[in-house]
Amino acid sequence: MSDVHVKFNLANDNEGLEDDEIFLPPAPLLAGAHVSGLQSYHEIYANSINNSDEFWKTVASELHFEQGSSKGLEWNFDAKKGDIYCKFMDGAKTNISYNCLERNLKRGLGNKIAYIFEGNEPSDSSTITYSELHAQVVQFSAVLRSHGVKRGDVVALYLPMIPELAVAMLACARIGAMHSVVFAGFSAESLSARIVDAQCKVLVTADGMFRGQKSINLKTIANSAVKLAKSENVEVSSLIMVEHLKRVTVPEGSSLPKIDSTEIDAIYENEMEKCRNVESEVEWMDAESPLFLLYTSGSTGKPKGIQHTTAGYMTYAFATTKYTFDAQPDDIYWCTADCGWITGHTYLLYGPLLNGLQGIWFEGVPSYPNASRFWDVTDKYGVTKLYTSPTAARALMAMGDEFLAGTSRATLKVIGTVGEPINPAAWLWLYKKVGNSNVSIVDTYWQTETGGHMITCLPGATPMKPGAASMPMFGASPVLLDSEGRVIEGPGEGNLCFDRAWPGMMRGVFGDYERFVKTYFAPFGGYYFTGDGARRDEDGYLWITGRVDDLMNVSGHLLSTAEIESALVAHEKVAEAAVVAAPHDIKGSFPYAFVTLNVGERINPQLIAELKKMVREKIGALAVPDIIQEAPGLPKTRSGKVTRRILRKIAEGTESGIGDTTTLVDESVIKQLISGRSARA
Ligand code: 6R9
Repeated sequence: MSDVHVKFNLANDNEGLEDDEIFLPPAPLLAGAHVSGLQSYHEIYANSINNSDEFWKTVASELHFEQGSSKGLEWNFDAKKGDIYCKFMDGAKTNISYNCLERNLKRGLGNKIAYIFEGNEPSDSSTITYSELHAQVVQFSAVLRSHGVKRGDVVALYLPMIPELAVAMLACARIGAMHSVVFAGFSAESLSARIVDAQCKVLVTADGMFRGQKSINLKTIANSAVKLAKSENVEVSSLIMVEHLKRVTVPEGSSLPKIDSTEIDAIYENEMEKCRNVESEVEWMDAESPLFLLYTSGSTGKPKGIQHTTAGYMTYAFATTKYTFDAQPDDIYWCTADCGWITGHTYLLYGPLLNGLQGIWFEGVPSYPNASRFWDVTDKYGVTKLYTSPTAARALMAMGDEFLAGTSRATLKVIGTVGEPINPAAWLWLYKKVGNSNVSIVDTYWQTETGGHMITCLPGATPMKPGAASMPMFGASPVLLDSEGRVIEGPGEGNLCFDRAWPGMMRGVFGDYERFVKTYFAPFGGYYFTGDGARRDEDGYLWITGRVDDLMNVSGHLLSTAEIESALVAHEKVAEAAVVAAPHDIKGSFPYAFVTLNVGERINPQLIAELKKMVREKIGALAVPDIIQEAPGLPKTRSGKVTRRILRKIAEGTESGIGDTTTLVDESVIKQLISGRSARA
C-alpha cells in the first residue's frame, strides 16, 4: 500500500484543549452501566476475544432463534487458504423482524412507544407503539407478497424519513426479501443503477418531501429511475407510492410539487387497505440468509452493494447498541441519521428495536426552522441518548451558542458521533456546551461493511480523549499494519485492519466476489482492510486519521473520486478530470475538481454550472464539487498515473510540502495549477 494520507489532521486541531486532557464518564452513568469502569471493559473484552464463541452465544441467547446451532463464528480471511467467508451460528434459523417486534410484544412491550416521528415542521409529529408497528409491518409484508415479492428478492426503497420507511424495511425482513434503501438525496441515475444491479422489481417511494423549506419531488425522480432501468432491461413492475405530502404541513413560502403518475403506480395507503386482514407469516431465515443490501462508494467508481446476513448482523446490532449507548429501558434514544445510510439501518431501526427502546425518527434538518431544532427536540421529548455526526455538530457550533439558550438538554446522558473524525473543538462543544459537561461522548468508528461499531468509548467505562475513537468493541480486533504489511505493535501509525471476524461483518459485495476480495482482503493477506489509517497512542487509544484510498469523506458520507471524475468527463468539453478531498471547516472535507478542457475551451461560470449540474444528476447533490478549477494539464507520472498527492497539496494550499516532482512527465503544470488556484481565489 502507498503512503498513509492524513486527510483531517486531528492531532493539529487542539483548539481549546489542554494537552492530554482526559474526561471521565459522569459518576451516575458509571453506577448503573452495562459495562461499569475500565477494568470491567478490559475483562469483558479479553473474554470476547479468548472465548469468542461463548461470548457471542451468550449475547445471542437474549434473542429468539426458532432453531439453534452449535456453531459459533467461522471464517477465512486468507485467500491463499481458499474462499474468503464468515459465518455465525451456521444452521440456526431466526428472523430479525420477529425479534424487533413479536419478541418485544411477548416481553410485554406492546404498548410501549417504539418511535416518535418528528416531521419537517415542528407541529407534525406522531407516535407508534410496538404493537401498532407490528400490525403495519404484517400488513405491508402482505402487500409486498401481493406484488409478487418472495424470499431472496431485492426491494428498492426510496423514501423520506417517514414511518413507512421503518415499516417497509421490517416488512421486507419479515418475508425474507432484502431491502436496498437508497438515500432520498440521490439522483435518478444513482437510484436506477442500484435497481439495475440488484434487478429490483418493486420500488417503494413517496410523492415527495420537504427538507426545511425546500420541496423534493421524489416521484419524478423515481419515474425517471424506472425508465432508465428499463433501458437497461430491468423492468420494475410495481411502484408503490406513499402519499406523504397530503398529510404534511407545507412550510411557509413553499408549495406542493406536482406529482406525475405512471401505469405501474400503486398507492401505499390503498394497498394497505386491501391487505387489512390478510395473514402474512414470518419466514424463518437461515442464519446466513441475506438480510439487506446497502450501496456504498467504491474507489473504482461503481458503488458496491454491501451484503449483510441475518443472525450475525442481528446479534451485532443488538449488542453494540446495548453497550455503546448503554441502552436502558427508560431511554429516549435519538439517532439523527437518515436510513439511507448504514447508521440509520443499525442504530435507528434494528439496534434500538432489538433492545426494545423508544426512538425518535426525524424527517427534518438541524437548521429548520432554526438552529435550535436539535435542542428543542431534545427537550421536547427528554432525549437521553443522542447519536449524530461531527458535521452537524460543527455546523451548529458555527451558528453560535445563542441557539442553545432557552433549552436545557438536561436529560442527555450520552452523545454519540459517527461518520468521520471529530475534531477536538467540536467534541468539546458537544461535551461542555450541549452536554453541560455531564455526558459521555462516544466517537464511534465503523463502516457500512462492518455492520456495527468497531472502535468506540463505552459511556460508563472509557475515559475520553477528545478526537479519539478509543478502544475496540467487544470481539473486534484491530491491528495497524505498515505499508509492507508488518504489524505495528504499541504506539504508531498505519493502515487499520482487523485480524479476525465479528458477527456483523459484511458477507460480500452483491454479485461480485472478486471485488469483495480485491477491496478488503487482497491489500493485506489474512486481514480485513478498512481503507482507513489510524494511530495508536501510548495509552493504546486509537485515533482514526482518515481514508488512505481514493475515497473521500464529505459531511460523513463516503464519495468516490473516480465516480465524480467520470461524471465530469461525461461533459463534451472536458478531456480529463481529477478530484481530490480538500479540508473544510464544517463538512470535514469537500470535493475539489481539476478539469482539463478540450482544445479551444476555457472555463467560465456557465461551464462550471453545467459541470455541477452533471454531477448532481449523475450522483446527487452531495457529490457536487465546491470548486472546479481549470487545469491546463494534470501532474502525471511517466506511467500515466495522476499524482493525487500533489493535487491534494495544491487544493489545500500547502504546496510547499509537495516534495519530489522529478518523476513527473511535466513539472511545469504544478506551477500553472498553483497560479490557477490563486487566480481563482
Ligand atoms: C458508519 C459509517 C465509513 C467511513 C470509515 C471512515 C469514516 C466513520 C468514523 C470515521 C473517523 C469515526 N468514519 N466513523 N472516521 N472517526 N468515528 O460512517 O459508514 O458511510 O460506510 O463510512 O467513514 O473513513 O471508513 P460509511
